[in-house]
Amino acid sequence: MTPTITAFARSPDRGRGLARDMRVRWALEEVGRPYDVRLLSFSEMKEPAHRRLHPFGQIPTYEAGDLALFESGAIVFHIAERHAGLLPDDANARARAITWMFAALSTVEPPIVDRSMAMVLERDKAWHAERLPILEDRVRVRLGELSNRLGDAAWLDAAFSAGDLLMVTVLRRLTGSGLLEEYPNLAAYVARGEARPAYQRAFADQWAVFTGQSPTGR
Ligand code: GTB
Repeated sequence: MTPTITAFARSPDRGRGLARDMRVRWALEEVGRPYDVRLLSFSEMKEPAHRRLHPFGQIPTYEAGDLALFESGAIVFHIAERHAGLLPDDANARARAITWMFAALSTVEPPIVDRSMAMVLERDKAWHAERLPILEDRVRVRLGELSNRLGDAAWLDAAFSAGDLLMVTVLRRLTGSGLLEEYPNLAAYVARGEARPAYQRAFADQWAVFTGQSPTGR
């Protein structure tokens, strides 16, 4: 059964692949599963039909048969559990990969999102210039710790996993901030993720939405 995911009809990221449908697209590409995309306007996301799928009126969602999911992490986990390629077979390695999924979303992503939200919603506030360095230093704390753990390894725990997929998408939210470049091994890690053929296909498909071209390969 071909799943259907939802994404922004007009992403505010202007095709940079920073919205959270990108991680679901990438996961589906990594495991070689085709999918359909339903594009939504901001107002459609808040309508009852979409809120039945997503209580918070957001994207992405995932529907396959009588299963409907929301939360990008849960969706990526669902895909990774059901198809080979995103979680190791060894039980301990699998548990560590899942740990990195949680670390990406609950430890590394929050300070990065706080900074992004401040850039989008608080730029005109009198206190913005004072608050921004505080938020950026919180991001630096996590980046420094992650950089130390990664060292010169290619991926967080031996082979590429859903933990890396989520971590790379989380770190990409810093695009244009200059913060990632302060940690060359993290910048190289993100570049390694972006170089994966599955990532490239996912990126091209969301880019096609932005440019109005039809998606590649489907
Ligand atoms: N925890 C949820 C998940 O992981 O799925 C969060 C989902 C979420 O934040 N969705 C956002 C959304 O639907 C899109 S991804 N927002 C509309 C709304 O809440 O009304 C967040 C996002 C938006 C824009 C950019 N950007 O422009 O760079 C990046 C990320």
